[in-house]
Amino acid sequence: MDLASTIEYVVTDKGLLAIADKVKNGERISEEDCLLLFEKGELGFVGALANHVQERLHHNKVYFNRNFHIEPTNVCVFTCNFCSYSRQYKHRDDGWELSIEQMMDIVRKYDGQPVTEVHIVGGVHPKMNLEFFCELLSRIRTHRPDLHLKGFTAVELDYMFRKAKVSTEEGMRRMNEAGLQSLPGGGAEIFHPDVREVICADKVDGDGWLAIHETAHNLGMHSNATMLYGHIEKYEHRVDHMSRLRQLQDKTGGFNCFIPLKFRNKGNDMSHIAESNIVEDLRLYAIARIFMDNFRNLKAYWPMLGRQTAQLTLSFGVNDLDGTIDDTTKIYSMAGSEEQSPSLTTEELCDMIQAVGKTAVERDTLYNEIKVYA
Ligand code: V47
Ligand code: SF4
Repeated sequence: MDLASTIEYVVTDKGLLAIADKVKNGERISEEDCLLLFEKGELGFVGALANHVQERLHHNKVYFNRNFHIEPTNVCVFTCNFCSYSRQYKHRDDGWELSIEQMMDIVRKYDGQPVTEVHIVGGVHPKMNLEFFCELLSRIRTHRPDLHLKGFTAVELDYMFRKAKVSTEEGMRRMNEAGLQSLPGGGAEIFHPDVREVICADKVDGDGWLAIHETAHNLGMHSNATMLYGHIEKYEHRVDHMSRLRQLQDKTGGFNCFIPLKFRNKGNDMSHIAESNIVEDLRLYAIARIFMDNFRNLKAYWPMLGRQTAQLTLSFGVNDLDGTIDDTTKIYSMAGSEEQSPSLTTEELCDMIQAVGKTAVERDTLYNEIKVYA
């Protein structure tokens, strides 16, 4: 039985069948369609459609990247309610603040190792400014010119540029000249003000986040986009968030991938909110794959999702697994992820991918293939 007949056999809702037709014909689905998928699309249905899209785009390839993280500080001027990681400046003795030399020690630890990317992200420290980070970037670039420098969420950049009293264009140009090549996708959370004002009222708003990424894209840089899901947001807010990203991607084409981030509830001011269940997680990944038609890549970040759920997402639209080797990032372990010390060898990661019948492919930041693991 082909995809169309299987779907007609199990699904009778006319709206859902019309969406299945669009997906089969490679047509874009609307915001209303996306909402209907959230409201009525059962896991098997959205999974079959998402897998169809994934195979059309990537055959059976699943990518991973060898990177390492630097977290300069967890001291932060902002007070996002979902954050388990940050410490206020007045409590900075409980947190960490790395000097440029300490961060260079981390970089030097990877000398001679086949990593292709460094991911720099942390809290928004009132004293770590534009000049400080430009110096860090140029030091890393001089030491290791082959590393792709990906760093700083739009939240960090927005604060840094405002503090330095420079425009977004000027600030981004300076970071780019110092060596910054891509932006990670953090800080996006949920753009809609009804949610943003409750969960992270004091940091850059949705328009500001999008404007920073648009500026980076206009300078020829690439970036990722995230969505923090599974807390107080409604399906409408997810659709609005993904639609705004899809519109910017239509305009610039600068996003490399979309990364849904599952809200974890330990040790933060939203601990009373239950975490989403695995069916909701998989449905979300599948619906994102179907709706975000101009994002080539859908990424799961396994240190936060857990290895088994991350492995399952590979059959629900995901074609990229992040958090590969020696990933010691603290943001999720502090928020309750079961992966307290997340680290996987390349062999373990390939096994995870191959166990679901897919081919593991090492990529660089821009998704150029480095090695196919047959
Ligand atoms: O913006 C914070 C999220 C993000 C919690 O671009 C939480 O390649 C769940 O964006 N539960 C930062 N999530 C991490 C991030 C990221 C990670 C991996 C790869 C990339 C990439 C980007 O972490 C924050 C926020 O959305 N976060 N607290 C929490 N309790
Ligand atoms: Fe600061 Fe980021 Fe935590 Fe918000 S999520 S409090 S911006 S470290």
